[in-house]
Amino acid sequence: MRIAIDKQTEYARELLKELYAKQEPALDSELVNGILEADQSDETGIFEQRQRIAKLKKLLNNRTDAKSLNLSQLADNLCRKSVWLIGGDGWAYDIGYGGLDHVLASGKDVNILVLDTEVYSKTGGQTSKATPRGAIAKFSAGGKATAKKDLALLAMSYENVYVANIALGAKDVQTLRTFVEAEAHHGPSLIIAYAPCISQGVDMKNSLTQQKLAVDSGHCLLFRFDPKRLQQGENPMHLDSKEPSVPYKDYMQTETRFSMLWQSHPESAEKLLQQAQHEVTQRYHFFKQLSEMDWDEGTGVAAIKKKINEH
Ligand SMILES: Cc1ncc(C[n+]2csc(CCOP(=O)(O)OP(=O)(O)O)c2C)c(N)n1
Repeated sequence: MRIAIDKQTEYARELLKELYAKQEPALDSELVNGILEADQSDETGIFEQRQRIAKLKKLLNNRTDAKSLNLSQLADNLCRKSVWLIGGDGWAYDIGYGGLDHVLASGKDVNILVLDTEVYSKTGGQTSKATPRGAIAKFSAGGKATAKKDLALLAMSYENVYVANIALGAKDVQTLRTFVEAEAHHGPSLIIAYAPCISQGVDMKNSLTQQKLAVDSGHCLLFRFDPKRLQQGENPMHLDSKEPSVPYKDYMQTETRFSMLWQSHPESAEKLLQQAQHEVTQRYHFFKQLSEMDWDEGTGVAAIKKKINEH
């Protein structure tokens, strides 16, 4: 879809330039240049572009030549269009990961929203690679013995991908900012949205407060990695989470997917808890360090990279 839209935009721009050069119909330079050079990185820019396109379509209205007719049909593609992929963690982390990675590597302007329920929900709650350590799910009856895959870190390794983790119930402003930044980014964007579901053994009427608890315990980490900051010589990582303030066990006890393990396998429950607590603490500090790294061109990471490239 992205490639098709880009091709249509390219063709519409060509037609516009050709018609302008021939002066058929009479197109004024302000309108044509306004369309071709429009800054469409925000809502205001897009609104203004829509108005210019409406004006263009009106001018093309009574034309019967092939190029004008073609442009009239394609003119809406002169306005920036966003493409969204939306799916679950089973798709993004697991069975669809090869395709997702391909889109991230393409560098194309595609936004990806992962609704991370930490299990394959639709098919009944099977373990996915997003399932956290210690959670009971189908195929993990004794509690998942391995840690959750870090999809965000994998995506961040491309450096031109906008990557964020959000939890609406914990910080709605951060959620809003993330969508605005992802839309504005002219490249792939990956938003991982923490999304409690019935398979987690939570009362869905408490979904929003449960998200907050997940963030306060460190289970879910909120951050935004924006390549735009990288281009400006700034640290791309912005950590939106505070240091975990709730013991991980307190969070685990509120969700049946974890708490059941204390009844069925109490010893492994304690062991998995210790490991999980260690992991969330370590992950928070790792991301905090990333967010505090020196990106100064002369002294920081950028300088080190430059030196490596020179050798
Ligand atoms: C390649 C492939 N394998 C299996 C399925 C069957 N299937 C349909 S929905 C689903 C569960 C998807 O889980 P997830 O991506 O986590 O989304 P959620 O149900 O949690 O929203 C599966 C396995 C499929 N659609 N495609």
